[in-house]
Amino acid sequence: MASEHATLAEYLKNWSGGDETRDAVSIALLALAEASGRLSALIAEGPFVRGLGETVGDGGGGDIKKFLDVESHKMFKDALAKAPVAALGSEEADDAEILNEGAPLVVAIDPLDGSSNINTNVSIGTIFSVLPAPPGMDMNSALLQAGNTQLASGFFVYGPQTTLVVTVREGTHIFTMAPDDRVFRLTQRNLKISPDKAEYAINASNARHWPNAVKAYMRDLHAGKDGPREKDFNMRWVGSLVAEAYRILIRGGIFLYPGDSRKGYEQGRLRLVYEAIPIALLVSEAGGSATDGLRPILEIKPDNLHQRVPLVFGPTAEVERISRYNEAQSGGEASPLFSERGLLRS
Ligand code: FBP
Repeated sequence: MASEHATLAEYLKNWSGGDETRDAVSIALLALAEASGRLSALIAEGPFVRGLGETVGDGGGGDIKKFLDVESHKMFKDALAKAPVAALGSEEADDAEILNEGAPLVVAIDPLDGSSNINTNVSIGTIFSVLPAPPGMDMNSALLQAGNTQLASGFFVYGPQTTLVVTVREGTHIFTMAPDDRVFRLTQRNLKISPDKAEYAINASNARHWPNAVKAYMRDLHAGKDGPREKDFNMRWVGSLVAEAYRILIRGGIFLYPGDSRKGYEQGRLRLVYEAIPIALLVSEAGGSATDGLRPILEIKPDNLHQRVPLVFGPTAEVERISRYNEAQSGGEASPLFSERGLLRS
């Protein structure tokens, strides 16, 4: 019975305990949840809404802007304007947008992640990061704080179920929107990323463009039982970051979107401020790690709202293993050393 599960509002009320900052975060999260409910209903209309996945412009940097990208941005912006949020930094707007001057929070958001999947009936989502807006700090600087200052982060998935994966820095939890009353209810507490799942997610069509360290790491995974890892690995690539992150939080595995030699992809494809940073907090609260291949994502101080970053996340031991491949990268061809049985076995 859905009603046996605590609602998001109940969970947040209990967590906040009347603390002023926590109350502000709770109001912002409930505003995001409200907008996500409306967006989920719009997505479910699918083919009955003309042009949901229609291209309406060029988002810059090779990204295509779809009708749903624009609509979702409006929905979240309108909802957050009624919350104690001073400014919004969105994938769908060039600059930070001022909402309520003097309010204690700022929010960074990818309103519609996985836009290439809109027309394919595959899970898409919304990713967000909630940061403090210290008095006197300008809004751009507030949005460009390092990820370890986040007060909360999360993502919604519009898939077979509409779900919210969220952290207020007390574990990573899943709330599922109950179909009868469309209220988010706590369905899984304290996710812990499994260390053992032999599964990876990477867009393998870019293999020829990868740096040598990534080529070497992947070659060792592909060698399976006969290679240095001595086990076979399975592969999944949905093409929606929210779907890969959800799967990894639920059953483990490793995610990589490295930088590569294609023009514009030197720092990978994903955005630091509103994709990598919120995912990194969720993953670390679930006992895993997220890096750019070497540096912890949560320690990187962003330079601009839309900058890209290579992203690796999953169980800590596997993420660290990838860092060792990167550290050992010699700059020549993928080193045969990497394939020596046991060399990099932890
Ligand atoms: P959007 O925010 O424009 O949808 O781009 C992000 C994304 O769709 C991620 O969700 C996904 O991991 C990645 O791009 C897929 O990239 P590619 O198409 O290069 O595999």
